[in-house]
Amino acid sequence: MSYVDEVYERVVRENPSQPEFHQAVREVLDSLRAVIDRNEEKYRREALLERITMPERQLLFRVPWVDDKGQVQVNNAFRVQFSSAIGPYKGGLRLHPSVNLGIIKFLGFEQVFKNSLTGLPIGGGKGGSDFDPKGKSDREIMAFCQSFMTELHKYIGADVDVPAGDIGTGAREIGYLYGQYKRLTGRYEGVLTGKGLSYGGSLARTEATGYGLLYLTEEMLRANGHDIAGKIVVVSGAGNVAIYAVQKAQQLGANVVTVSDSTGWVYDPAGIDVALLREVKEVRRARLSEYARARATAEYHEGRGVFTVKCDVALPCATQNELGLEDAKALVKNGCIAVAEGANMPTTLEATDYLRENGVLFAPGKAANAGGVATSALEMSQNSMRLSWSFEEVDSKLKDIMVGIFHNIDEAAKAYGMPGNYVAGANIAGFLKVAEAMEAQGVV
Ligand code: NDP
Ligand code: 2IT
Repeated sequence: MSYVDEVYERVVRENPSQPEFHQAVREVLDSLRAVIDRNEEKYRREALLERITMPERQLLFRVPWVDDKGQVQVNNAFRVQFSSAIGPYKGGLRLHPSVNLGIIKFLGFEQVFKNSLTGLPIGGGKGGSDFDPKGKSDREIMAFCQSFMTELHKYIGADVDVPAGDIGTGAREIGYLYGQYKRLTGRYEGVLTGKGLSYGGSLARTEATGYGLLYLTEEMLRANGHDIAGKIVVVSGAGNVAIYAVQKAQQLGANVVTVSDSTGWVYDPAGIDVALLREVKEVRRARLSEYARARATAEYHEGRGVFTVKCDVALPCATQNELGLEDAKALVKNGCIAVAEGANMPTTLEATDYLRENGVLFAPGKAANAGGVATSALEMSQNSMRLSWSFEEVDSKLKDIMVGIFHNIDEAAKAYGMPGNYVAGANIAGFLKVAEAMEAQGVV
């Protein structure tokens, strides 16, 4: 059996009931065959793939908190410190009832390669809890965040592990987490990113993932003879990534006609009204049905359906495995030319293969959504320097990073005989840097 297959089997055996983690590992290891085969003996002797697929440390803890009725609630919480080969652990915190160890491990594993692709000195980690922020009062959110940080603060630090936002964790949650970290440690340091602008946050971090997604998509289209201007774009999700993807796509001249949330989706052929979307989602924290109620051109549909709408470009920006084989078939049938992942692993392996086999340009999340964490790393730099850069300065660095990532993955794909395969290119380019750092640092 090949070394790659051996390691994949071991991962499945040793991590039962973690299908998302298996899926993320399978995708990366399949891409690495071309690299590993050239040096199989060396990598096997170093147990490099066993080490890269096994987190350095996994923290599991309980979070007790008191709800508004005086009832004590208890949630499961996680921080997986996956790899510190190229820098302190870095990655978001997800708060969603679906969170479990397998999901945090898949996200942490993806983060290692994504962070490597940014070219900045950040290792990979991820955390979160099965706490559901929906419908909770601000006081309940604060109680949860303070209790969560009371345990987590022992294991993180500006040069150790730097968490940030993800699904369910936005500016409000980061603020409560930061306040509690400061209170417990007495340290005013860049231990979290995505902070508010009044206490060390970076301009453009809020917009960074969505904007970065569009910078990379624009470059991928250009390299393949297309222009983003004038394209019809479908976006799924209506959160942080989706909102600023819609905004940047419009600024680049595209027409974005859909957004979705966990209950339904909106079709708005006149183009999504970003100001209204922000009001509904960021301010009122309401359902998308309220968007449709306030806008004559919009239709609201229950359930899923974004990928059945005719489009040129699809940007899945909600959650993992939201774009399956049937969606991929509908996209191809409707003439879609490009898919770029704003979310982490939103496309199933079958759907990814189908899209690529049918000539659809495909930008994987670990490249396409790296703008968020890249800007987090810029926030860390600013915190270390006790400086803050202008919006334009951060945005222009973000754009350079995303354009650079596209060319890096494009060239890696070509160098290993798979031109146009950006999945392979991203996995290979991300891996090579981490592997080199691990080899240089010996058996740790
Ligand atoms: P938000 O919580 O801001 O938004 C998530 C959106 O997706 C919401 O509209 C939500 O619906 C919808 N959604 C979430 N989970 C589900 C689900 N299980 N089923 C259906 N819809 C769902 O999160 P973000 O925008 O920050 O994150 C979106 C994706 O992007 C995630 O995969 C995340 O890991 C990834 N990502 C985020 C980065 C960031 O900087 N924030 C960086 C890189 C990747 P509802 O409104 O009903 O809750
Ligand atoms: O998936 C991701 O890259 C994020 N949620 C952002 C992580 C970060 O540290 O900014």
